[in-house]
Amino acid sequence: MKLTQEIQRITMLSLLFILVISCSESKQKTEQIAEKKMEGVFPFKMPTEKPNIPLSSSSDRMFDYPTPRVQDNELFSQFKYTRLKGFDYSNGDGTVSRRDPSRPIFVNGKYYVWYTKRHTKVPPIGWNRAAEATDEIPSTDWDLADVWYATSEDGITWEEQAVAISRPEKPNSGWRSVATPDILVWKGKYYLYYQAFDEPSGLKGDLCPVSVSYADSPDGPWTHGGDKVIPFGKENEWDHKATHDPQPIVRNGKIHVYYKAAYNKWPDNRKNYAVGHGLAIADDPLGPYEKHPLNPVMQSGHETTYWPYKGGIATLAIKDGNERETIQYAEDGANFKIASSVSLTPTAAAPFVADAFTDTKDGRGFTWGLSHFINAGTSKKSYSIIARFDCDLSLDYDEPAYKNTGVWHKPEVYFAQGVGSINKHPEGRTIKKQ
Ligand code: AAL
Repeated sequence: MKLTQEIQRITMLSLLFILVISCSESKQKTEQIAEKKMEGVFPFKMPTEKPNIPLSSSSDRMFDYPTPRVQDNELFSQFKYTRLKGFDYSNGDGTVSRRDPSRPIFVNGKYYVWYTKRHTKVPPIGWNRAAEATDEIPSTDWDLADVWYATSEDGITWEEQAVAISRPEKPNSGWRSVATPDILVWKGKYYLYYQAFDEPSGLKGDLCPVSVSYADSPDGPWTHGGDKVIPFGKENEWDHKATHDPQPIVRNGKIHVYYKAAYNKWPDNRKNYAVGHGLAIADDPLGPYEKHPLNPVMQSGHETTYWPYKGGIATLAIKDGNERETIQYAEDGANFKIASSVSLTPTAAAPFVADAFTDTKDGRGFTWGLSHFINAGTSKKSYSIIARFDCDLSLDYDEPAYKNTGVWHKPEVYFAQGVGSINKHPEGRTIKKQ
């Protein structure tokens, strides 16, 4: 009896042993097959999909972009610039400045644009001397400004029309300056959003809320529609001191306004300056606006340049942030991912986006827009000019010249960025504090 039991036990154990061995063998085989699959070298012909081979981080990442080859990427473009005709700048003496254009719109055979216009007796003295600013001496280039508008048939030659929004009487919001406008077309009416300053910019930072005015025609007259339409954040929140560059888009039947705020101690300590962009949404152009719970939805880019693209929203981020000089895309308009990096980018870019207000589900992009150059003058006679840029960020055009990746500047352009007064010798460099 005992012997039979012992034989049974040994048989069971042997069976178990065989089972374990065969299992581990088959696991090894599967691993070997998988390893075999992961062998291979990156091919000569550009793959359209991520190849199933071991990939470096860079090779892996290239398949996260709209296309692995940048020249095929609809969200990549070069930018070409044209000087505008028709604007007078008082021989560049710094007393006339035009900057921060709105996105142009096309109405009754004409393009319309709104912009910050400063026409002061003297050029600006600078944000760091804001305490010395008077009713006639501007601190910054956008201090003591009004919102003007111009029209054009071709987007190159412009005819300045008149003031659209002038500074209201003190103490109304914007009495010191109204600047940086952008336009919304909604249910047959026109809405201008703009920054309204109650003190010279630079005094307590670039402190200003957003106001709105509306009209039945792009030629006005404009009716004041409200102040502080994009609410400041609460004390110590990132946007508790400024709401800049409001840019409205119609999306999902609502008005989506992207805006910017400079944060992180600025202006108390300007070198810690950072920017964030928020999204505020409303059913009515005059508000109330509700902020997106994930604000800031963007942490790079000195101004707001957003447009409907396919089913989502694309943006151009320039100058500020780790992701400066990139174009990004968010299917939901809030969670942006880098789609390309770009060079010689337009500053304060305001593209002509024909479907910005049509509530499109298939945004087509754009081929041109307006931007500004803030250093048209000298440091003592500082002023800005508006310019035109052209590009191919449109799904409806295919201009190979805009997909070149090389931008060749003459050596003078680089030498103009010389070390100058920073340091002339390596030993003159500032040593990092440990
Ligand atoms: C611009 C914009 C806003 C700022 C200032 C004037 O580039 O970001 O408009 O307030 O600079």
